[in-house]
Amino acid sequence: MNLTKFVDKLPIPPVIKPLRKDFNHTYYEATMTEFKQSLHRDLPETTVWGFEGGYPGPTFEVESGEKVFVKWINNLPAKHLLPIDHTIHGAHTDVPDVRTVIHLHGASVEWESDGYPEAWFTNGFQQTGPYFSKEIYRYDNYMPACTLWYHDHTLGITRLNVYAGLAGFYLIREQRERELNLPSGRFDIPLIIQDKSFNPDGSLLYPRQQEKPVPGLETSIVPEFFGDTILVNGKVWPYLNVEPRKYRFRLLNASNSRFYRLRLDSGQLFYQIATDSGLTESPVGLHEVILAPAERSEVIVDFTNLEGNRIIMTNDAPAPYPNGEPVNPDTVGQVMEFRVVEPLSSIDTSTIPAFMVPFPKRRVQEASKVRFLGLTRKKDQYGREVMLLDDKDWDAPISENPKLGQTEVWYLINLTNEVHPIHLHLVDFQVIDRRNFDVEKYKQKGVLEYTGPAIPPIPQERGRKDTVIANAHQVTRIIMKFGPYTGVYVWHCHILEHEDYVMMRPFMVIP
Ligand SMILES: [Cu+2]
Repeated sequence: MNLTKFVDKLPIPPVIKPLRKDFNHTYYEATMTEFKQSLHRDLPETTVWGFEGGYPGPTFEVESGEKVFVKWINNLPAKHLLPIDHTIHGAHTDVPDVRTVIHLHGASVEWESDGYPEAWFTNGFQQTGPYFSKEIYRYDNYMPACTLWYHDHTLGITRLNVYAGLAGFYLIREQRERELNLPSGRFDIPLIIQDKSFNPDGSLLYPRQQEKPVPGLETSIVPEFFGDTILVNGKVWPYLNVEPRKYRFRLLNASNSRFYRLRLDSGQLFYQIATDSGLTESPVGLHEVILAPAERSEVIVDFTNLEGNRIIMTNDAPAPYPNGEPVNPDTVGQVMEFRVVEPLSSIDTSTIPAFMVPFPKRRVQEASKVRFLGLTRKKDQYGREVMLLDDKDWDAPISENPKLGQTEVWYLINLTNEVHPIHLHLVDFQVIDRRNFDVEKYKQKGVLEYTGPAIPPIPQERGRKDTVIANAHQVTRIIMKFGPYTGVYVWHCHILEHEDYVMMRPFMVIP
């Protein structure tokens, strides 16, 4: 498929309007349907899934502390758009093919509203999963200003539901953030980056089989998925006309498996102002921004004095990251284009503040519990490689059960050859360090012996996070405080092909 780059304007998802809003609460409904949408000028319309008739879904804009209720409504057809592997946990033939449950990624919410993978529901709530407990989700939005995103989280088919289009932005704003005088309004733009492949008729291409087909299976999950085009806000290789001024971009990697290493081909810096879970203390100038699936980075880009320039945001992250195939610079090596062609509509008085917000640094000494958790693998009955958390299947008894208010340090001990972006629900965490270790010794004797010094997190990661890159053959340490809710949540790899099979585990916060 040879699609011309930068011929479609970047769409900005509309802001969803609440059905009711009063002093105490705000109520939304968001309906999932199947529809056709143009994803590129030269491509026939593509059948996708989305919310409120759009892919990506509309953007929620809420205030920190606002009590928000959302009824996620499934109005999808009974037949799935994409090939389901019925050998995968939770996706056997004893459940309906089209199931959904929506998780608000990065939000701290009561567990009944967290989108537990087995709390799924079908069209009209006719059938529901074993953990389903309510139709209307409650979001207390205790978090400070941050860029969150909502997406499907159904056990065994998350990769397919998200690839079909079930994702969108959820932005939390607050007064303290406004006082910083960051670029705002139409100069504050969310960018959801995804990779997809297409059939000549415009339909979404998602493989039915692994590269070497698995004997005995008509349809098999693939170890990872890499598309051959890059979409931003639902358009393949779009362009954005900008004014010669500062912009705030909320970068989100919502791809199934692909990592991005983003740069501006003008050599300009990104000034990062926020990590996954909110603003950092100080901005940091970055030549490149690395985003694993589900990670966010908010950056300010200054187009001042660049009238007439065309600036391409490029990507040079190999797939799989970091040791896979180099990217093709003519295709997935490009993301989108900024054209500095709009006249300055008003003087740019926004700033890149030297100091933004303080936040508590978690210290290792505060932790009352340390957990050693292996990222492991095995072979299944078909000879397929399966990625696991601590060698345990989804159904094994809950082993991570932090107490409410307890601070813990988790050692993510990656025994596999692959990088896994690990995400915890409910909490934000801080990255302590990474360290090489003797993998064979750990496998054989369970002894953790370091073979190198502790490596501090890179500048881009020095903030509040909810997803962390756990490098192959390294120990990645994170620290977090569990609360303010109790209940059952999940932690998992955010490579969706890994999460579905079966790199996901429940954890329970106990009173
Ligand atoms: Cu993984």
